[in-house]
Amino acid sequence: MSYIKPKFRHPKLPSNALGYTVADYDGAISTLCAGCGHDSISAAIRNACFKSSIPPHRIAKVSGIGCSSKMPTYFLGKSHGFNSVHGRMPSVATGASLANRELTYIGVSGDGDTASIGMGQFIHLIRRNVNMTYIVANNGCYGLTKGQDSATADLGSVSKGGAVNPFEGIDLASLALLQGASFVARSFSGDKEQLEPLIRAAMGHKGFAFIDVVSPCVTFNNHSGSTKSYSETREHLDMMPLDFVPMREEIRTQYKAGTTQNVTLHDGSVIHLHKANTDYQVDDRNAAMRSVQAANDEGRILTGLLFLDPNSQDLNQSLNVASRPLNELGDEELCPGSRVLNSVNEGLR
Ligand SMILES: Cc1ncc(C[n+]2csc(CCOP(=O)(O)OP(=O)(O)O)c2C)c(N)n1
Ligand code: SF4
Repeated sequence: MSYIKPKFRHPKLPSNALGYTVADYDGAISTLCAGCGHDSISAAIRNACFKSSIPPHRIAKVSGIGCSSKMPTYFLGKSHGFNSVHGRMPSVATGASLANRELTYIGVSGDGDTASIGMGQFIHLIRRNVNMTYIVANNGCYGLTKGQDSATADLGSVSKGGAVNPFEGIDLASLALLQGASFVARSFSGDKEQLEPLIRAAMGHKGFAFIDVVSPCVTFNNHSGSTKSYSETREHLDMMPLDFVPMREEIRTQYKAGTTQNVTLHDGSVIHLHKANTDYQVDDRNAAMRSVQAANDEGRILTGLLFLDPNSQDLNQSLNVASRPLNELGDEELCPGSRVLNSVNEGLR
């Protein structure tokens, strides 16, 4: 029964503002291959939710199909969860978020799940600005079905069997920027110092927050010739470090002028961006697209918070959806009778 986690935890584990320890945010023991990047992302999500003191029962995890989409089993075992059909997580997330806008939604997907079968759904999730954090664990292959190239595999990348990929890879961060996503970031599963604050910032953002995470598949795409292996990714990372300061904490950190940009999120939390390039403005979509493209052209992987729209309006706001979750409304509110129906119909004539 190795898949059952031991219940014992050190009695002095630190607790968060709610009195929970990190163990309260654990899931089941992972059955993914040892060393898979996806497990590091699961740990980063767990730590981010613990540090941001989000009650586990106020979180809903949604996913599609793939090794990546299995990840929600391995974190937040006390949260709501829905493991959907391949590529169809966006419709489930959209419906859930409209029915209950009070939960924190975390979507986990793969590059196959998002960039091939789920592409049509993904693009509409961005267009509608659904209030959720959407993480793609990007390994450039279909891990669960034994390592075929995915649509994000880079041109010229060599598969484990020696075949050279003849197609241009889809850059999901560029696509999200182009389609108008209100929060776009990129990171690496092996960089928890960057990934955790990014996930915390994404959860504090009102609207669709996209994080493309390079997450090596140790079994099928970690050899020389692969552009998504641990060694290749580490060699080509171009990082924009950042800190996340939650709303209730005093901002103590100080950085030299010209090297830091502070961004305040909707919930009052602040992100400090330490910029290597002082021209980079995180709220300038065109600049973000140029920077990502320039890095791609030079074979670098630009990571960090690439773009954020501080005035983002999420789907619930655009549609003026009821502020209370539907399951909390009583019969009278759900069926207000023919007089109200008539007045609605009159208003539409
Ligand atoms: C409708 C449908 N088509 C195909 C499959 C087979 N399938 C399962 S997972 C998968 C791709 C997984 O790749 P990715 O989303 O990148 O996740 P990874 O396993 O690499 O984490 C495919 C094609 C399926 N389960 N359902
Ligand atoms: S096959 Fe690849 S993606 Fe799937 S669990 Fe193993 S290492 Fe991870």
